[in-house]
Amino acid sequence: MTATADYTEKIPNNVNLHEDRRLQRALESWQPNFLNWWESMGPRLPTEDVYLRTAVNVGRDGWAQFGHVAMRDYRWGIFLAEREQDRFIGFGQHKGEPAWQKVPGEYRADLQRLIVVQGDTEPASVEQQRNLGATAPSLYDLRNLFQVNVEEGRHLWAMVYLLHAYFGREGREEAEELLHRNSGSEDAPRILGAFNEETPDWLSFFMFTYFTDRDGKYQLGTLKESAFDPLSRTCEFMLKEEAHHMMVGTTGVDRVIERTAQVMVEQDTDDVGGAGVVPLDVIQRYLNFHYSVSLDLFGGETSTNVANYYTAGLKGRWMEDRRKDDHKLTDDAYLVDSLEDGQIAQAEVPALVGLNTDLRREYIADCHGGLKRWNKILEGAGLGQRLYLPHVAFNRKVGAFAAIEVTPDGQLLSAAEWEQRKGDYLPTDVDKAHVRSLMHPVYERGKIASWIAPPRNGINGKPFDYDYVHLS
Ligand code: BYC
Repeated sequence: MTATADYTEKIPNNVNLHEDRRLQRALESWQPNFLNWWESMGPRLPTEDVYLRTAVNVGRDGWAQFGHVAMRDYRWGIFLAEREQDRFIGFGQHKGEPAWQKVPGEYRADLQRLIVVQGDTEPASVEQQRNLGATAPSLYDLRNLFQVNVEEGRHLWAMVYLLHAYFGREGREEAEELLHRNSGSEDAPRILGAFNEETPDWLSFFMFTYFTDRDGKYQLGTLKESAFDPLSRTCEFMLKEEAHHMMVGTTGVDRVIERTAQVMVEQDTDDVGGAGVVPLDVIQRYLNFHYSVSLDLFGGETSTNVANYYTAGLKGRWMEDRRKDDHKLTDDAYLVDSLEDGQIAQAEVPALVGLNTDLRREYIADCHGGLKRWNKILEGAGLGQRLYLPHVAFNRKVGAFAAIEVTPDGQLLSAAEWEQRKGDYLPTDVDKAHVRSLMHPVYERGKIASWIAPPRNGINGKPFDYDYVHLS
């Protein structure tokens, strides 16, 4: 493996692709299909070039270069983090054995499934975000949107490389399917629920990049622990790129709240919808929606799938090596959220089947960090209002709470009460129409839409008024 990619190659890579002609040919024949998909399902706004980061290296000092590139010429490369010599499996029944460089036959189906589910989310998000360029609040934001999009495209490449390189004909067929399913499609939808929802406006985009990309961080973090070394190294490198996506979400929501708070203070009222910003209660309802659909992405509270993945060594826990236990968990128990006689409760289950809950709790703790910073903005503006995370059972479609409805603070509701009150908790058509009414593009350098504050910093040391995007 070489650390630096050769950009004269058709498919830039650090996996010595030229040494495996068959694999190279297979990927080169997938490439035009990917480009067709990008042209037809990727960003819709025509651009001349965009100031983008391109991964060039996986080494410790500097892994990316920045420059204006035409998006159709973006080099979607294949990058695996550097191989750790003598890596050993850190958990499950194979703990202590050498990590696998090939797929063991008995785990082939499960590994393929995990890679396909992960791979499916990447193009899905590009599809969900394809119309947002038409209403970007600034060139800075437009550039960030496209950066996220091209990197999600690269993450698709990352999973397709694994499918092609390690899963034979079935893997190649799955790679084709990844381009055929589409977000929101009736006939061939994306696999996981959140990836069939719309991202019709920029508040949704920021909430998505905060809450849903953060699920990505945690799922990639568990796959990084995998005994299957190529998957582990792929995910490790993807996590580097993921950090920027979450920065876009975190600071995006910051800036919406900052601007709303400013107008609330200026006008001394909560009722700021008419003043061209997003009222705080609408922000809360958007947050409730994106948080709850993202909680669903962790699967059921108990799951035999996750127990099998862990025992086999396919998918570990978040920060596996920092856990102080035997990393096998066969004798351990775990308290999970559950529904007992129609009431929200806790149940003790074998730890292995509770691992989706374990990961979801890590994620929830992380999300509290977002709430803390957003409430600080409100506090700093001298406002008494606060945002909150809804209850773990709120608006769930997957897992123990799929059959019930609760308020954001966890009070059970009958189906009729839910119907009556859900507009208090989730974005209504009126909320969505209001948010959409604010979405006018601002493409002038250094200018910004009225509903959002400018960022504190630009990209790669450039100022906010830099020419991040040249439209065509
Ligand atoms: N929607 O046994 P269970 C990202 C299915 S995001 C629809 O509890 P398990 C990104 C489930 O497949 C990270 N179906 O589930 C972010 C199962 O089906 P079968 C994506 C769902 O297997 C932003 C059944 O329900 N990566 O990277 O323990 C932009 C029973 O479920 C859903 C991964 O998710 C759902 N939400 O856990 C771009 C990692 N949830 O077997 C990118 C790979 C569950 O009965 N995937 N089901 O047919 C996994 O680790 C696991 O498959 C899951 C589910 C955590 C998703």
